[in-house]
Amino acid sequence: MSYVDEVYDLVVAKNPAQPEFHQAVKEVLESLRVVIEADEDAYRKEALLERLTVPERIVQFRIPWVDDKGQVQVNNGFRVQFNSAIGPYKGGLRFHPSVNLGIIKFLGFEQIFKNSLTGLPIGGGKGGSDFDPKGKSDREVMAFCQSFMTELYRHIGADTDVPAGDIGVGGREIGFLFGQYKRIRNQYEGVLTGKGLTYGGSLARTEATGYGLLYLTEEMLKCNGKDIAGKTIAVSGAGNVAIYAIQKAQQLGAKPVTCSDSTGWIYDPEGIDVALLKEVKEVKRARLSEYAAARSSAEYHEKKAGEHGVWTVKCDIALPCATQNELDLEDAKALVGNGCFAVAEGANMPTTLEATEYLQKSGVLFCPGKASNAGGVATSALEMSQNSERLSWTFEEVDSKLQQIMVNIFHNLDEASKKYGMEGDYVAGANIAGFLKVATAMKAQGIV
Ligand code: NDP
Ligand code: 2IT
Repeated sequence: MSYVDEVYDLVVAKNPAQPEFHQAVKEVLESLRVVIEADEDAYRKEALLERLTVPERIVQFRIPWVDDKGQVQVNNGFRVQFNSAIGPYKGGLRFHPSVNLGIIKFLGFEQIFKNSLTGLPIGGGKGGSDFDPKGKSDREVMAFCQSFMTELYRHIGADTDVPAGDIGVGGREIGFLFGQYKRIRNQYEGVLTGKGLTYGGSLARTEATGYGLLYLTEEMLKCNGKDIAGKTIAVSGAGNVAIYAIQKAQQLGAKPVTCSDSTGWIYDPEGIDVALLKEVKEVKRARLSEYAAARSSAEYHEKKAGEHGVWTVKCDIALPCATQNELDLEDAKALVGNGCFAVAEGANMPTTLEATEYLQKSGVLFCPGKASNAGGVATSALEMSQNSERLSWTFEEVDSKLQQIMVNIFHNLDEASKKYGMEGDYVAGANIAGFLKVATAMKAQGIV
């Protein structure tokens, strides 16, 4: 049996009931097959793939907190410190009821390659909790964040592990987490990114993932003889990534016509009103039905099991920006049937393996999240740099660095796909380019 297949079987056997982790590993290992099989004995002898797929450290802990009724609640907390070959662990925290160890491991594994692709010195990690911030008061969110950090603080640090936001963790949560870290450690350091602008945050970090997604998409289209201006875009999600993807798409002359949340979706043929979307989701933290209530051109559709939501809308480009496995084979067929020619992932692993394969075989330009959503973590690394030099850069400075990073990422994966005989397969290109840097660093550092 080939080394790649052996390691995949081992991952499945040793990590039962973690289907998302298996899926992320399968996608990467399939891409690496051509690289590994060219030098299989050396990789096998060093157990490089086993070391790559086993986290360096997993911290799992209890988070007790008191709700507004005086009732004690208990949640599960996780931090997976996956790989520190090229820098301190770096990656977000997700607060969502669906969080379990397998979800955090898939996200941490993806983060290794994503962070490598940014070209910046950051290793891979991810954390989170099954806590649901929805419907909680600010005091409850603070109580939870303080309890979460009361355990996490001993495992992180500006040169060790630097968490940030992800689903359910935005500016409010980062503020509470930072305050508690500083209080316990008596140390003012860049231990988290996505911080507020008054206490060490970077301009453009809020916008970075969505903006970066569009910078990369624009470059991918340009290199394939297409222009983003005038194109109709279907976006899913209505959170941090989706909102700023929609905003930048409009700035580039495209027309995003959809967005979605966990309860339903919007079709707005006149184009999404970003100011209204921000008011509904960022300020009121309300459902998207409120967007439709305030805008006559918009249709609201309640989410229904078995229906395909935003992917049934006719579009040129699709940007899934909500969550994992939200775009399946049926959705991919609907997109292709409607003439969609490009898909770039804003979320982490939003497209199933079957859907990815179908899109690629149908000639759709497909960019995987570990490349196209890397602008968020890249700008987090720029926030770390600013914290280290105790300076703040202007919005334009950060934004232009972000743009350059996204263009470089696209060219790196494009070149890797060509070098290994898979031109146009950006999934393979991203996985190979991300892997080679990490593998070289791991080999140089010996058996650790
Ligand atoms: P947010 O919490 O800001 O927004 C998430 C959005 O997706 C919300 O609209 C939410 O709906 C919806 N959503 C979440 N889970 C589900 C679900 N299970 N089913 C249906 N809808 C769902 O998160 P982000 O925008 O930060 O993250 C979105 C994606 O982008 C995630 O995959 C994340 O890992 C990825 N990502 C984020 C980065 C960042 O910098 N924030 C960087 C790179 C990737 P509702 O409004 O109802 O909660
Ligand atoms: O998935 C991701 O890259 C993020 N949630 C951002 C991580 C970060 O450290 O900014």
